[in-house]
Formats: sequence, structure tokens, C-alpha cells
Amino acid sequence: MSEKKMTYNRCPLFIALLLVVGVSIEFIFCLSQQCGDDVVFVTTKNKVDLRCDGDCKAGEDQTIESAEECYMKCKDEVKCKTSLYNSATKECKLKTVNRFSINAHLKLESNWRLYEKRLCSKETKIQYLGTVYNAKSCRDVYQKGHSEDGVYGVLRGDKYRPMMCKNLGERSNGWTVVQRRYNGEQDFAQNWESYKNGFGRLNGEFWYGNQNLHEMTNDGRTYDLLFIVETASGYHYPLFKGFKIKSENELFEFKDNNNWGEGMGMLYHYGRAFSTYDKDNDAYSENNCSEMLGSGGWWFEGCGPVNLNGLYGVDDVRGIRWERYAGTKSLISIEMLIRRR
Ligand SMILES: [Ca+2]
Repeated sequence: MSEKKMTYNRCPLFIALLLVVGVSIEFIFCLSQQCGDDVVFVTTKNKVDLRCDGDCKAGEDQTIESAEECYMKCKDEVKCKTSLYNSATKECKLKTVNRFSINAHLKLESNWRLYEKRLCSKETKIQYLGTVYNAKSCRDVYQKGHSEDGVYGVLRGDKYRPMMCKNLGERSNGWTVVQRRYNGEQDFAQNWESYKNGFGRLNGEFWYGNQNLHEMTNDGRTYDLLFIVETASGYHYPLFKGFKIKSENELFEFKDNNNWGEGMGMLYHYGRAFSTYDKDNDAYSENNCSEMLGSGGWWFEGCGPVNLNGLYGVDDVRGIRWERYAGTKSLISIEMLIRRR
């Protein structure tokens, strides 16, 4: 599996990109000679449709003569990140998501082709390390010989999920990153639906989605949860051996198997339902913990000493909080990773 990095000092009209995506070799179509603030469109060799959880239309579906006219419409629409064109029916769909969006899924589908918009200056740096077949998580990706950290397309049947994979050597390899905060660029004050489907970008800050967490941790295997906690005093690695996230009907409860490893502070959050500012399932009857603590979603108790979806860089109870490690200081960075045993 090889990958070539692109540089965009100049923007040739047509750059064949040797980015192996497994499903595809990608091609870059530049729409302008001036690449500075312009966009490029990336398409895949295979015919695919892009679906998403929730509403992700960036405009009305239209019937249009050519794929090029379709992606030019995407170029002109700020919200649009992907255009999809059906060569048989000439349908053109514009979407607010792309393959790196957590709530999006690629589906092999004849006649549909995807054109993904990227900013020449920034987003072309996004690296896909490849698509891995018959895999469900980064543990499988690693076991199939892919040991580089980064984003993989994980494909099982026709279900495709992008995943950020990380290998930690003595702390085991094949971890799937399910939450990441490090610069405050992503707003974590999101509603129930958004926490359910996931938000953010895998190559930035994100929440992988409660539905994904539920599906991944309920396949009959045992999963561990590792936190990489950065504070002013350095890194800490609390590990929870064995955990599950229940279904939406069970309010995405954080299920305990009574083995909380080194991460004692999370004890209060075991057995708790997930809460968001618009869905208060916490144990504080007079108040809404999410609203009080920066409007992020979490397994609030009443409200409890840990809240990793609080406000970035805010050094009070509304911050990214893990009392045991940083008191009322907001954590400098945090990652949550899961791994099948
Ligand atoms: Ca409450």
C-alpha cells in the first residue's frame, strides 16, 4: 500500500494522484490554474454513492447534462463538499459531507460517481492510507499488515467507514480513535442527533458518534477504552478494560464490567446514560449538566468529575475536564481510543 503526497506549488489542470484508496486510484481535477485559494475535485475510480446519517443536502437534487456541470455547481456552493453524478439518469446531488465526515458512508453503486471538493491550499493534505477490506476496526487493519497511523477506509460487505487508526507499541497496536481534541477548532456544543451520528473531521477534532460506538462495541467481543490525557504535567494513559455503549433506546449508556483500571475518576460515569443540552438524562434532577458545563454531550452523573467534551481551553468547570489529572484546568489535549481484545 503506497501513497504519494502532493504538493501544490503549481496547479496543473490534471494531476493523476497516486493515492491508493483500495477502492480506487484517485484523480485530481483542478478547476483553475491558480491554486492558492481555489478548489480541486477528487473522484474515485469505482462507482460509489455517498450516504449520510441525517440531513446533508447542500442544495436541491437536479437533472444536469454532465458530471462537470454538476461539480461546478458544488464549486459555487460554499456548503457543498461533495457532488455526486449519475451517468444513467443524469441526476446531480450536492452534499455537505465528504468521505472524511464521520456521519457519511460510501456505498458501491453503479452509475453514481463522486466528486469531492477540497481546498487546494489545505485539504489536499488530507491523506488516505488505503481501504482495507473485510475489516471492522483498526485492530483488523493492523492485523492485515497496515501499521502506519492515519485514516483508513474500512470496508466490510458494502459498509464503508472511515477510521483514524493508531498504533501505540507497548500500549498495543490497532486502536481506533473515537474522540480527539487538541486545538479547539471543532465546536463540541452539539445536540443529541449530532452526538449520535458523530461530527468533526478524522484528520482534525471529532466525535466518532454514539451509534458507531454502540455498533462497534456490541459485536460479541470485548473492547478496551484508552484515554490519552495531556495536561501541563505531561501525558497520562488511563485504561478501561472492557466497556460497551448500549443502544439509543437505552440512551447510549456507558456500560461497566466492574473493572475500571487506572481511571478511577470515570467511576462516577459508569452506568450513566448519555446526555446532551437538548436531552437531559443526567442524575441531577434540578439541572441540566450539559448546559451548565459548556453544552457538550457526556455520560453525566450529577454532574461528575470527568467531561471530555467541554469547552476547549476554558479553565473552569465548563472546560475539558478530568479532575483527577488537571483539577479545574482544561486538558491540553485528549484522545479516546478503543480496541478489540
Ligand atoms: Ca438533569
